[in-house]
Amino acid sequence: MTVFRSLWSDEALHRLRIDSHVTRLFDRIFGERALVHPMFVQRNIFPQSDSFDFTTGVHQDRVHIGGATSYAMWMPIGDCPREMGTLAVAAGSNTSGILPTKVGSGAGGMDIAVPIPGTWVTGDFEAGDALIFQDVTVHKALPNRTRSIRMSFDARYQRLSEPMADVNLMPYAGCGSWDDVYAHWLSREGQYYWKHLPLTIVPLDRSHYERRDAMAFEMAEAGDRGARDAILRIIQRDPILAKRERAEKLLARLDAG
Ligand SMILES: O=C(O)CCC(=O)C(=O)O
Repeated sequence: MTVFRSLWSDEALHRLRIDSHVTRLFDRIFGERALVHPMFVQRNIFPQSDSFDFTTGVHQDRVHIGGATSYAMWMPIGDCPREMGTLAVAAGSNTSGILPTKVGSGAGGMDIAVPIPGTWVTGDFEAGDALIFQDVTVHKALPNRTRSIRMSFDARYQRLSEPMADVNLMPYAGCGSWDDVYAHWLSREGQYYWKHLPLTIVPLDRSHYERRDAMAFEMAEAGDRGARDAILRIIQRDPILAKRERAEKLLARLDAG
């Protein structure tokens, strides 16, 4: 986290996702002013090995991002050939809506529970290339088979006139407050850019997480280690203390075998 916090707070990275070349592209896609979510993800994917696999599993973003339809812009930081673990999308899957999920090792401790619609596509990326996709598009990363860390970021954009879920207003978990994020910036330009915009904020629809959690608790009580990622996610992110405590006890039991 010590290293990650400074990567996530990087001034140039924050400016890149709100750069006018990027926002004007989204304005054109939406036919109205685009809102850049304050929250974004910076990823450092270590080389895959037999004992360590951090490859992002198959998922849709909608259940995690909430609000109205949003679009992700995924961009590697530097060149990223396929073998370094590019992002792949299931082309056409955006027409199937939100697919049912089950507890698993995918994003947020969830896996998609039905056959994936669409055709997987990816490619080699060069610095500056970006992949833009809608929040119900099924996607995954390819494994990083190089000896370097794959660095990338994914930021989200939506129509300013539509509601945004509250979770997208906060800095990434563990990165402190926005004041902490901005503490070492050289310029104030781009800080708190959303504060003066007419936002409609709604709570995140947590029903997908609630279903996942009920399933994960049941599996963990029965000693099923397949629930471990979902249990970890509850410990790291759930707003309810009693749930986090229950998850911590179950994790200790699972790990003790
Ligand atoms: O970069 C990755 O490994 C995953 C990215 C992703 O899932 C996303 O942009 O929504």
